Amino acid sequence: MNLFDLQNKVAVVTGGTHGLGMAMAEGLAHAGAELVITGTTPEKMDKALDYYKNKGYRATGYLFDVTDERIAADEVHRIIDIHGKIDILVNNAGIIKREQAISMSVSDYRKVIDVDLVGPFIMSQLVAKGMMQRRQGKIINICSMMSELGRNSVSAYAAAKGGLKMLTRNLATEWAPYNIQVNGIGPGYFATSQTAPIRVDGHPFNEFIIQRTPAGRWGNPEDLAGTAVFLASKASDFVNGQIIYVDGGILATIGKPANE
Ligand code: GCO
Repeated sequence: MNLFDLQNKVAVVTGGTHGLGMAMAEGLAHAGAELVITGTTPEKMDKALDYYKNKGYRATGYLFDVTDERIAADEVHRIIDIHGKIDILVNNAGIIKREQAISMSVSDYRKVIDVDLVGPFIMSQLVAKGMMQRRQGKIINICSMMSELGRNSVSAYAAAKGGLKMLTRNLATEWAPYNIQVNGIGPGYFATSQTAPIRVDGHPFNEFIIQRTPAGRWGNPEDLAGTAVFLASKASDFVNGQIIYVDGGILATIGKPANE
């Protein structure tokens, strides 16, 4: 029996049009899942669907804002009508605003919380209803180093990702009796468009991360695929409320002096 086989599974990946979401979606598809990708940008969606289809993966796209509970409800119902069910939900869609807390606008703060923390709640609640009826489901929330650590200039994002860690634990508590496993993945620092501004050669943060990460490098999006498949498959049927950090060792260490 292949514990990691996702044949006949339908996987929804929010924000699966690029970056980490696309890498995790590709891993799920490679294990046999049918992909349902959500996004908000038509051009990115078209490009992503072409990519998935060129790889031979079954992928369908739905353009909607996961923070709008009415639209999200309509779209999730449409997805279930068309695809029959949702077995796996990856709450990946997220934004970040890097600004000192003292000067960040409340509307900017609220927008980050809305997308990164309220959106996953909305989608989880909508998808869990069907999972409860079928007595099985997998929900994977994409957390962050900021679920555990603070960092200068990302207060809204850290508050959201810290909250997402605890939402993961709470939904795991409430939904485990229905054989729904709710877990999280906490990526370390990965080479994506989201980190591009702080990853440019010579940027102090770029050098800092390489020094602070025992593996000595930024993560590659494909480094996340295996953990996503694990948490989406039978192999994790007794794993509940865990955040698996894929971080090259950052959270394992206090770090070392630059010249060591
Ligand atoms: C930042 C980065 C981080 C990473 C990731 C770390 O500005 O610190 O963008 O937020 O993207 O979330 O786990």
